[in-house]
Amino acid sequence: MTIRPDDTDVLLVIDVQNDFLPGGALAVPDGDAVLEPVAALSAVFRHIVVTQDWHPADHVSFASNHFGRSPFDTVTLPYGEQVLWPDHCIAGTRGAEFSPALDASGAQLVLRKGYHRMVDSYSAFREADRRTQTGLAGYLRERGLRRIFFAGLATDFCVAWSAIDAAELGFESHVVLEACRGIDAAGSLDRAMRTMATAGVRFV
Ligand code: VGL
Ligand code: ZN
Repeated sequence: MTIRPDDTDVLLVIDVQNDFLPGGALAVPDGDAVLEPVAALSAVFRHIVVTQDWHPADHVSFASNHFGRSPFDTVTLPYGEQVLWPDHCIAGTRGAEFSPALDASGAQLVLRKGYHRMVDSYSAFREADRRTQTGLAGYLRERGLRRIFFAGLATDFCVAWSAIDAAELGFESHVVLEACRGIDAAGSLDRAMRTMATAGVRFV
């Protein structure tokens, strides 16, 4: 499918940051394969929003902040199950910066998420407690943007949670698969694909 974006369409580029790319603290396998498709999409969209995972060093999602735990273990937090990650995307560090290969100059909004110490935020819309809003839904609605095309990292975490929330919030939600790559921890990619389909997310 060729995407011909109109004035109510927005490209939402998720977390194309050094730590998620090869050599980074939480490198997504083949993550740099998204760079070219993201550049191609950025050239045709009139409206672009980019997100940036942005954690304090003592963030609850880091295994290093849980005694005796390792990355990819899971723990139960007040809002539910939380995967523990290697320290990544610490606010202000090089790992949290966008890849130098991402041209974010066309982005109209840079949305940071995950900055509350005790709550993770895979989704660009709502934090993991499912109550705390990031403000993105209101921003898009106020601007009359109704159809969202998702690209970036990682398919099975931040892209999936964002796309599912978008569908639930009444946006048309499309994931551009060739512009995304996944972490695939313990079957998470398969699960995310099925959950997205059930939620009404469409795949391009
Ligand atoms: C992400 C795990 C932890 C993502 C962010 O961008 O998909 N995954 N933080
Ligand atoms: Zn994170």
